[in-house]
Amino acid sequence: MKSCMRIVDANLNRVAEGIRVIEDFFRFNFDSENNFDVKTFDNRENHIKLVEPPKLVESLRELRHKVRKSACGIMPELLTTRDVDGDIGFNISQNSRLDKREEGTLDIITANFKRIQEGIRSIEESLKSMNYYAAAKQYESLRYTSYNLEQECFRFMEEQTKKEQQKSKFPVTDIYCLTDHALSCGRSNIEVVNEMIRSGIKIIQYREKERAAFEKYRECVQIREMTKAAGVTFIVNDDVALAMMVGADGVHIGQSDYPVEGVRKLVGQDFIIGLSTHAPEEAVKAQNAGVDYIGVGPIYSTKTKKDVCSPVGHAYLEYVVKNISIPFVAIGGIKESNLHEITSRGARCVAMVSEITGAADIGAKIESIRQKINLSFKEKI
Ligand code: 3NM
Repeated sequence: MKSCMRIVDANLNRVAEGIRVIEDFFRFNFDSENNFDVKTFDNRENHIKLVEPPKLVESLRELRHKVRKSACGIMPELLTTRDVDGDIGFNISQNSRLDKREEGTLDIITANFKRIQEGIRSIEESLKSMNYYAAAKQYESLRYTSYNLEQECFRFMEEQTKKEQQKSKFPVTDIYCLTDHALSCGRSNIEVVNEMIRSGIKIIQYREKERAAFEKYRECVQIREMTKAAGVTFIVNDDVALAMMVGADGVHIGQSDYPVEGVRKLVGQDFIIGLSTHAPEEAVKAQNAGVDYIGVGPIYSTKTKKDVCSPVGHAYLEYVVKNISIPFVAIGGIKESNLHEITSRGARCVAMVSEITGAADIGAKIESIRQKINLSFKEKI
């Protein structure tokens, strides 16, 4: 009896604390209408009505109170049998790292819902064994409430993530293509871009170092028309004025170009600004300056970019995967043959110049690279 009372007591605390963690998450992350758009949640394609954060917080709070209240009849016994110093679980928990969270918010919410459900189940069984059958049934019903709440919280989080992705100007995509006439086996930039678009590429950067301004302008006007018709994001390398003149979606600049703050003043908030970075400090600075994505490289040695630093290797890529939240593209010396080393480290988007522009069959090359990237994502899952 005493041990069962201790189980109930410990689990009441565990469950209430677990609920409080989730409650606080929703309360403090979505505390104003600026953080979630109530109107958009009513029109979902699959017609599941989402429960909004204030309602979730209210339901979680109600659940927490019921968990406490349903045991008020035996509260005196629970408190007399409590023996925190005699709990061997405390030392085991202090010495274990199994509760270390790796994945962030979703992981915390999942772990706490599981804690709530397991805790309630334990309370139910102990109450039954002490013949508090009616109370056990009340807890069973609270456990079912927690399953529903778990689903509602996750639906909300899922929708929120989707909304955030849509807000990002950078497309969610696997391959970032760039032009380079000198590395295109005699084909024109227009021919190469045409092939890229036909192969379903979603973002293309015009990068041409050796051409006169007027020549570049003419090509960019044409590429803008082609990319617009296909819904492809068009970025111009280095030249902010050219990017704006041709109505591109964005500009990609380097560390020695005009500062991001200055470029932003010219181009406005809706224009994409990409920035090449080669070290952790540059990535952090770029993120704080409000760039829309960064280039991360050169991962391997490359002859395509003349003035670039020595290869940064995998360490910098790993740093960005772990610490940077804006979109990024891995770049520099990436080939179909070493692609796996990049995607297996968590890069979602890979930029390649010579491997694609120099391929005999650009369409087949893109298809083959895409298959390898997809395979690598499946491995990670
Ligand atoms: N930027 P390839 S490396 C354009 O590290 C560019 O910032 C780099 O060409 C950077 O795929 C690079 O042929 C060239 O190696 C990438």
